[in-house]
Amino acid sequence: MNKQTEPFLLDASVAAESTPQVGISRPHESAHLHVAGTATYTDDIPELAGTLHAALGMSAKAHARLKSVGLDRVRKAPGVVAVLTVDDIPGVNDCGPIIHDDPILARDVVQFVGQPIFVVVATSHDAARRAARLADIDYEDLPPVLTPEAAHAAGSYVLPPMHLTRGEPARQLAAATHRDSGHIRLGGQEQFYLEGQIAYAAPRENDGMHVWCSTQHPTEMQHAVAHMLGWHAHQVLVECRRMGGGFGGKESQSAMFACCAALAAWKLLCPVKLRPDRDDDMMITGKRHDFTFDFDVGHDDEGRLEAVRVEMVSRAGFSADLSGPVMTRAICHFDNAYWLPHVQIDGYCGKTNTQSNTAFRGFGGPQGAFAVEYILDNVARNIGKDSLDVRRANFYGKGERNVTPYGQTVEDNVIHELIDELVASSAYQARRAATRAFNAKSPVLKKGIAITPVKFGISFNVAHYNQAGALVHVYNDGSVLVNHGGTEMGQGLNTKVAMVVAHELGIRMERVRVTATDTSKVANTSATAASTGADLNGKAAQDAARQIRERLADFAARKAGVTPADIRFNDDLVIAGELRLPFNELVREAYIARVQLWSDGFYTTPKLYWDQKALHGRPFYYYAYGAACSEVIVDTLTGEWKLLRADALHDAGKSLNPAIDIGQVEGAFVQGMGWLTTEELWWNPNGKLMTHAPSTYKIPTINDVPEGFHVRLFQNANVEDSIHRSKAVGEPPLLLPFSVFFAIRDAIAAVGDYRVNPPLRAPATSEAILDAVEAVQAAAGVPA
Ligand code: MTE
Ligand code: LUZ
Ligand code: MOS
Repeated sequence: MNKQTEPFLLDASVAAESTPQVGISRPHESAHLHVAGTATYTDDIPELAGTLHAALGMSAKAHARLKSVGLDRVRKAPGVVAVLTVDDIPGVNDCGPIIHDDPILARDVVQFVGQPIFVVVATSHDAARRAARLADIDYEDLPPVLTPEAAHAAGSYVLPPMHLTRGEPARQLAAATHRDSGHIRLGGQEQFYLEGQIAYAAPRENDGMHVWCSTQHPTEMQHAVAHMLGWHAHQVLVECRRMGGGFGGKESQSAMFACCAALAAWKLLCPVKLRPDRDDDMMITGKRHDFTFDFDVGHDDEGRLEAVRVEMVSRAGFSADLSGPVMTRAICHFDNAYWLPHVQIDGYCGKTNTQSNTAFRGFGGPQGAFAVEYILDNVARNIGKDSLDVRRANFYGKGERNVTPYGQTVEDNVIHELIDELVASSAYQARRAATRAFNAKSPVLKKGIAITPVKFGISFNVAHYNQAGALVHVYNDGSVLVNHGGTEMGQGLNTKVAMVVAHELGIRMERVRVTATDTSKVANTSATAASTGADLNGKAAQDAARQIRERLADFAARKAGVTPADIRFNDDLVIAGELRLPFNELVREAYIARVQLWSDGFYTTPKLYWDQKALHGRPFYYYAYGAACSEVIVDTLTGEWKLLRADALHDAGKSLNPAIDIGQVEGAFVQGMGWLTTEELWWNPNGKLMTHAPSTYKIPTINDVPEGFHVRLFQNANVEDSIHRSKAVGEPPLLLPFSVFFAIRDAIAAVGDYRVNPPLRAPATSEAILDAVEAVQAAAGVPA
């Protein structure tokens, strides 16, 4: 019980200045639970009596007709209660997020190795998994398409090609001072969330379904389950307290799991949990799109790009999923931080008989920007210049040379000052000279260094997704409960939203609790994606909290005989002229006086318009910037390498929570480094993904983090009216480790005395590094 029960304490000694609740480093709202192992993930929810467990029976073929699916042995296996196929689905057999080409369970034809064909429901997780392997399936092979190159050659796409042209690229290429062209290979990436996909469905009275699901998009899960059952949305409730990571992999692809669990729960009228093991998860779910690029570039003596043409082909997999908006973002990030006067970009989403690729941190942005960085890296070596100088020569200007190929004017450009600050703090010039000196004396070990910039557009590139809602409840004891449409995946969204609410109400963060995302609370939510979680939900929660504060201010003003504008809320006190009242006291009095103490809030991002056909408009509210400097050492005999030091400077605007934002930058850096170096997806000639476990798929570990890892936030308030002038930080820093890749390439180039562009593919595995070293030796006439 709070002892301060006297109304309107007269204590003018309390400091009048305000105590901000945002812009300060605070631990993640669940950090104490994470470390104690008491944070509840979907699989930790105490199971309801009678819970059954599901497992998926998967295709062994990349492309085949299902002649017969023999399930007798599955049905007879110990513990099996039911086996369900597509024929059991009462509604629509589709869980595609945009285009409806995504079967929940295969009918007649299978389109990739791992595609779910049936659901086994058993009394235990183990029994279900064992039984799922016992099917006798007769396939009639169909010809598979296994690479994006093959899909492109066959003109086989999941969506119509996209084209963006500005100026006269063909003419300017022909007239260019220098030319270069080439082919770039860039691999995909498994999300490798620590908590795998999972859904737990329980039937509710009167044809209802409650689904707990590890998902970034509860509303879409609600709709997918409703369509699958032939129900209305209001019959389905989807709830997610937190995910153990999503990274884009649970934006759309949690749907198949939610649908299969709900199908079984509906059919058997009992709770059913579906939790694939890691191998099955990796075999079934889509990943970051791998891309190939063919480019043709013209540039002047300083390396300024005069014209560039690029053809991008992505591996969409067997269905569209989010491949369209991913390609759009790739096209809209081919410029990265550079002004491209004459440009032509053609994007093709190759249809392949592999997993349907999906969102992954950056959402095509990293792929598009990687291509232009590769091109500039080539150009610099072609003219014998420091690649940093070439990059600088091409940066967007301020007030001029500042319109993107898609027509948005870059109004918040800070890349010049950000790079200057990083060049100084990382001692780039001196260290670059030192790598050259080292390499001159070191025949086998070669050092390399690189600086790369980031400019990343913030907003969903589908305009209507840029909306959010929130509910704020102030209970009559002065404690506060917040619910919003975003989901928590470890990124600290709930912490930021709670801070925003605490700030708005002038109370301490300890008073505020955030609850599970729940489709029955805030309706029609967007995915927590495109890094917009805090921007959108923070604003919506602020809107709700502000309405409550205004009502409380009116009430306090009447009581104190002042105007509402004179009321201040600060540090758990309400201040009205000379009067000081604890927040909870004011709340109690307001409750007695019948003031509404809860509110909804809503937000839509202003200024956006986008013509998807013409690829023109203002798809982004603002840009986030960053840059990193990485130094590596490469063993040119074994292909082993080590990141010696990395310096990153990142623009999170006026950071809501610097500790969390620095964590996001560090995590994104290491994750992006894994993508570009050690993480290699490999399908065998029959189209089976062989890298479906950590034994063969190498994500980075703490050992890969350099000893000198200097991550700082660039001081820079958002020019747009974002939540407290902060900037989204989830995805943009994933592009920072481009500097690691180009440092490796710089080290390899030393083998040929910097005269040859190493044909280094990404990921730069040891194998890829050795291939590039050999190619450089051959081209430069250096003995191996
Ligand atoms: N950080 C953690 N710890 N776990 C995650 O799954 N996902 C990333 C990023 N940071 C992710 C993460 C991705 S892909 C996105 S889009 C953003 O967080 C989403 O959250 P936000 O919009 O609230 O930043
Ligand atoms: N666009 C985008 C999207 O820019 N980022 C996303 O995560 C996304 N997701 C779905 C559809 N469009
Ligand atoms: Mo993030 S790829 O937008 O979920």
